[in-house]
Amino acid sequence: MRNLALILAGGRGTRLDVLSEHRAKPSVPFAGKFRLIDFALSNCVNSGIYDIGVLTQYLPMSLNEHIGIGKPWDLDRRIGGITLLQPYTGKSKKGGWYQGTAHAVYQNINFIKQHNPDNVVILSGDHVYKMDYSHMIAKHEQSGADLTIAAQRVPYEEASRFGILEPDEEMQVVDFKEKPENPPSNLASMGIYVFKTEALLEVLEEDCTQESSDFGHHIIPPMIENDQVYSYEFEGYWKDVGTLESFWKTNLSLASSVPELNLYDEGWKLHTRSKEQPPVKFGAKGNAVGSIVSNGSIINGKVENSVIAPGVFIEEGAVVRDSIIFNNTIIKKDSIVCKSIIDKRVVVGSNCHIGFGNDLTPNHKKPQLLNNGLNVIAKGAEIPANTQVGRNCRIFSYVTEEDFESQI
Ligand code: ADQ
Ligand code: ADP
Repeated sequence: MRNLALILAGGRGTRLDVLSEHRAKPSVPFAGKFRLIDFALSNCVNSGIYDIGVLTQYLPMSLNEHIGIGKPWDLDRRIGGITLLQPYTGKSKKGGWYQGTAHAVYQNINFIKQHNPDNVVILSGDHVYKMDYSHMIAKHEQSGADLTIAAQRVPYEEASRFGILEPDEEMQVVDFKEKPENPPSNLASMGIYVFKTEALLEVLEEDCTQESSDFGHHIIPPMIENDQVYSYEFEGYWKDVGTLESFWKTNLSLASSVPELNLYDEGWKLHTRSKEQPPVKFGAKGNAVGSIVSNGSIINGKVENSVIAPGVFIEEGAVVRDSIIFNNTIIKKDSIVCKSIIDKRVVVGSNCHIGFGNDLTPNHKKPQLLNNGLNVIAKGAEIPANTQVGRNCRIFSYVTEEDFESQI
């Protein structure tokens, strides 16, 4: 049985705000030393899938650099391995830049034909989960389905941001609605599809009529009418970290004493590209509790309930609480950082207070502000000493002093 995985890694994750402003969402750092795409890539190799195409579109630079020739995932192979499928203006009459998810796959139809697999497994590059796709593929083969969709129950209040399925007793899907306003159930599509290759090629050629063609809107609904579509209910851990708040919560949940997602599972390793860095060092007054701290960091202050990426420097007297700090950021002496997400190479000057006060009132009226009680600081920003930043603030990099005042 030959399976080819295609990872959709191109859409713009606007809801991750400034974190995905300069990088594609799948390359947003996660859990200290990882990037979001490490989950899909590691799941593939852990499930025995070694033929992978990554479909990029939006700002693929850090993704290309991260994946390279795929060595950390054992994908630097002469046969099979990983291929980064760059966006291009194809020659076909339906050509153009990738837009919808199905159109992006359609653009790479020749890549699929060259591999000539039995099944094509379509995945998203920005989900946090551990899944053995081989179980899903086995079910797909058993049922003889043209398409099998992985599904999971989600809280009812979130159901309208997913595709919602209705299977019969045999798990054959009889109804599918993409992001319905009033969801008829809470069984959500995980956006993970196993297609019989012939069926995929046929629907792409027939139904992928426009650049915006998307699996949820344009491909799955007609397949339910005409083909065998089955649902595969997955009960393991799975999160689509689509918003800053879910990104923040999912990261911090890893620092709890018994997290739902175990990063230390020797039987299901999460691989990544990482730089050789010295071990973490705690100064005489430095400590960290309920936190993840990555290599190359020096902690001379206090860290609580936080996730610290590699190469972070927290100076004496500084406190980092309920926050996520990306690589090579410096929090200078006596500064306090609460409920914040701070991107790479930020310098927080001494004696600052980021996440000041208890006012968590959502700011729905001012579009320049966030409305979730968090602060987010973009890559490379420099926060002058003694600055107080309340809640719900978004701070961009490279601002003039005047701009800076208007952001906080
Ligand atoms: P969404 O995640 O909202 O819903 P979409 O925005 O189309 O769907 O993105 C799916 C994935 O494809 C994302 O990882 C995105 O980054 C990537 N992507 C989008 N456009 C792309 C392009 N042109 N080129 C390459 N990659 C691209 C989908 C399904 C729902 C399902 C949820 C589950 O449509 O039915 O419930 O996933 O999260
Ligand atoms: P991202 O998470 O956005 O990919 P990276 O830190 O991985 O950010 O870097 C993206 C690019 O910037 C890489 O090419 C990297 O070599 C380069 N880079 C690394 N360190 C610095 C620095 N101190 N200043 C500017 N660019 C840097």
